[in-house]
Amino acid sequence: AVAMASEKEAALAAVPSDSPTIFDKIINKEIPSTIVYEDDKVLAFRDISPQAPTHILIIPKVKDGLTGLSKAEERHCDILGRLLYTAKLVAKQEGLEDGFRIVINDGPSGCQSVYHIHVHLLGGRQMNWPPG
Ligand code: IU
Repeated sequence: AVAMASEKEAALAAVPSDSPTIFDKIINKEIPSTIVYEDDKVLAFRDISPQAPTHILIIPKVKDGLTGLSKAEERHCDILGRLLYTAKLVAKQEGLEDGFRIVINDGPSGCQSVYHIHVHLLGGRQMNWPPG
């Protein structure tokens, strides 16, 4: 992989597609990650480039065409709900009693760099609004 100066550059360089991504390798344990939650449907692991003391990605094990939220169809409603519910469970597990931030980046303008839908869970510091 080419070293990227920023997540924005990575996002603008990413080609949206339904092909397997690095997240499949994380799911299959072909590359290491720090997994904080796993069940038969979802995986949660620490972001390799954390933007907050807690920065976790929650992903479906089976992408089923859900490269990003903009590709959602009605059949994805269960997994979309499962991703958010898992974010809540992990937030509690991480001790984020005072609050947290959920982010789903979509497409180049949304700064998405990996085309396997993922929910960012950020916490452990005061978040700001508006986001960057
Ligand atoms: P984005 O919403 O597509 O921009 O988020 C992708 C995230 O995946 C980003 O925060 C990266 O730091 C993170 N990530 C990772 O945790 N491990 C990896 O091997 C790769 C990206 I590539």
